[in-house]
Amino acid sequence: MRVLVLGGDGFCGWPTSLYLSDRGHEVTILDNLSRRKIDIDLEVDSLTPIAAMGERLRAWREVSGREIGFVNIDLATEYDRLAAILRELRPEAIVHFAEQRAAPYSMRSEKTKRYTVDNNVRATHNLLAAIVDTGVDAAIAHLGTMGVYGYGWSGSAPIPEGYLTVKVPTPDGDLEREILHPANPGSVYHMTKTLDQLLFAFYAKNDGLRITDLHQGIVWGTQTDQTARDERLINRFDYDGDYGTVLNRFLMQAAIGHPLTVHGTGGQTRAFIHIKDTVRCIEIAIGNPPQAGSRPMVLNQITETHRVLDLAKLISDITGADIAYLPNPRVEAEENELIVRNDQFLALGLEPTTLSEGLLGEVKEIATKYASRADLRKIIARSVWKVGMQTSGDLMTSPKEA
Ligand code: NAD
Ligand code: USQ
Repeated sequence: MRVLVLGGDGFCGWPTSLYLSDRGHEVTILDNLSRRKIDIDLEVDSLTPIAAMGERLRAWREVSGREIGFVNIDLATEYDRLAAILRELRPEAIVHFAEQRAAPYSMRSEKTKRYTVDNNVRATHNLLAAIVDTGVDAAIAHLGTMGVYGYGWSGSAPIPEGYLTVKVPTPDGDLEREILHPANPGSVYHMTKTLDQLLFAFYAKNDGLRITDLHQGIVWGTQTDQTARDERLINRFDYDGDYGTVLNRFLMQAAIGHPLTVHGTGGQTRAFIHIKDTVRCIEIAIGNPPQAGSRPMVLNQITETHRVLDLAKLISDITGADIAYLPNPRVEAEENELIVRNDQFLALGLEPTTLSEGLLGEVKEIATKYASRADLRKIIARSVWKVGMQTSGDLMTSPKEA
């Protein structure tokens, strides 16, 4: 298939682009490299030394003999260029990763709140409008988030795949309806994904667009079989307080002898998926799109759920790392249950990579190998959900003696 990967320079998008190219698809990446620019603003860098886009693409050509195209374009502001690219390339599938994806960054200031909404909602809407405008018949797979459902809203009831059956009382008796699961976002970032859902519902109904919304959990791990083929193909690894996600942060912290930064009691339960499974799920999704005229298909792209404290204890048992209980910079429940249905991916052939298979390798091969690149002052999460909330001071200011 001719596939466009929007956001193909990012943590999920780069390994997906290589995987799809390796599987014989014709891949073109569209990305404005904004994620790299945010790192410069925040004065942080990926723990792994990621190569510039040109070098990444040259390296892939050398190791695979395959070409991946690249267009530097801002999808939120350059509508006409996007439409021209669709007319020229006529993609059969479009994978949409291109959004500002960090909840803490989205809560950092009024500027980052507005940027996150403007960037994410406009990028998604421009894409949908351009597909209609150009008449391109492409299967669209968008990366949404488990966070659209919120946490703890339905207690111990399993979270369904996107839609909830409800009874509407009427004078003539109850009407049964399937509605989008109520949105309950916990950050401005997560809120943008709930807005995306409404855009998808409208464009599927009005224009017959074929859309799959992948409600993905927290992605962990770094490398895939393709990114591991050459050092210049290495994937990014975020560990800082804004962009680092919990499990990868704990792995990196353990590797450098930093205490594991548990927020509050660590009672939050979240859903996880390994990056190797992310890339497989994307291929499954674009290969099994909904019919034109159907509502958006929603798949929960997760393989396991874990309580944050249990993850910290597991990593502490493997590595001997201490656990630090820090003030929580977020407004979130101290504890929540989370049971998630992921039947559709399992039925479509996903074979999950489990935590028990990948954890230790990740600590040794990535976190320890690149430990010297870590900036210890960037580890504590300091973006607060409301002015005045407490955050911890730095727990380590110089590297531990080996
Ligand atoms: P990332 O920030 O590493 O990658 C996003 C990419 O999109 C970056 O390369 C960025 O430059 C690009 N981008 C952003 N706005 C753009 C715009 N206006 N025009 C062009 N390019 C733009 O994020 P990621 O971790 O790879 O996440 C990818 C997607 O998956 C996001 O939509 C995110 O919400 C979703 N997701 C990620 C996770 C996770 O744990 N990383 C979990 C669930 C869902
Ligand atoms: N947490 C800690 N210690 C840390 C970092 C995080 O206890 O050092 C806690 C947080 O307070 C939170 C949980 O771990 O309760 C998850 O935080 P996270 O930063 O790993 O994940 P989140 O903010 O939810 O965002 C990430 C991605 C986002 C994606 C989302 C999927 O950045 O793009 O949408 O995971 S999900 O969480 O399933 O909604």
